[in-house]
Amino acid sequence: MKRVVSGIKPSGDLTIGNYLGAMKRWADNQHLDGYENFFFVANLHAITVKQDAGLLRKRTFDIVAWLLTVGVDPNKSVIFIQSMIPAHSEICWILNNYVTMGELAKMTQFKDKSLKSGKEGQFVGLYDYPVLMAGDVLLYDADEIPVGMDQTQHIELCKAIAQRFNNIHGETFKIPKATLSKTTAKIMSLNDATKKMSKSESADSFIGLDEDPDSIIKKFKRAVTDSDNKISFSKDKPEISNLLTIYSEFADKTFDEIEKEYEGKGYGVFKNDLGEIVSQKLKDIQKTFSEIRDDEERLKNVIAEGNSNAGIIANEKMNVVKGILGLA
Ligand code: AQP
Repeated sequence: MKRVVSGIKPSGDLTIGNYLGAMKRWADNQHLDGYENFFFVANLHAITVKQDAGLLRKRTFDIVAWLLTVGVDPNKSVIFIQSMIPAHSEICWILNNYVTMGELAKMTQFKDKSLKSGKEGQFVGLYDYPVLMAGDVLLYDADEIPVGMDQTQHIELCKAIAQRFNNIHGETFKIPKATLSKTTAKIMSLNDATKKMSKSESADSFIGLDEDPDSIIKKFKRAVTDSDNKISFSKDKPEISNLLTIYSEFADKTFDEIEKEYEGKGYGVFKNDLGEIVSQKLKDIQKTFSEIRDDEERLKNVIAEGNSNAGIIANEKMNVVKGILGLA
């Protein structure tokens, strides 16, 4: 049996980047034979940036509801909340002693985020985030981590930390591998195709899963494109290629089919249709979401059961690690 582990941060309202790059794939792949799935709300990761407590709690429940909405099935997948399993924080402290400051300083996400207030002005949590993430994975002996491209560097570091620990103390942690979707590993920002779409960036750069049709249509109309007006997927045309990826996913059509359909039509028509397609699909999903979100008792039960199942595995691994280190 192979084990799949992945998480999502409640650091903002979810975007179609989170959906296409992660949640939709989690739901699709949970039916594969021979796999056990663990999906969690990474709320300890969210606090590396200041959060409002009420909003953080709300978004934690929102994510669980979104997971159920997109088809993650609690009978097939364990859904849990990171902060409710103390082993995550504990393992992070231990693994901090198997990683260097030099390795952490190389992490692109830290470099990007620290640009805003300068490295010296950053809190240690942001710097240490990849170690917590390594713990999230290693606690569960995960085989595969389905993530977007932005997270692959962190998984490489996780492998290095696990290897180092194993070399010193003997085989303790399984070495995981990141699995990437061929097409949706990186959905880019609508106003800058060199940056990934992120829930904590400016509102016009992303489409939220809970966004209303008017706003979605407007945002796609305003999305940055080149001046060539030809709808084709190519490395030299990152903006329209990004929109084509989104179109293809939401309409379930290949690039070839879409390119043929829009031959000679130009960006205006294409962007308008894209807005209509995405908003229609999201409208349907949003209806299901609001029904699921309203039933907070059910969400609490899903979380309690998930925490209990995940906690058993995490605590077992924690006991092994503490035993090895003379901590228990
Ligand atoms: N734009 C994206 N394209 C493809 N996949 C993406 N993911 C996030 N953005 C994209 C994937 O979604 C999963 C959960 O991500 P996360 O919320 O835990 O963290 P993140 O990658 O830092 O996402 P954001 O939206 O950019 O959050 P903020 O703005 O708070 O930093 C991961 O598998 C991620 O790869």
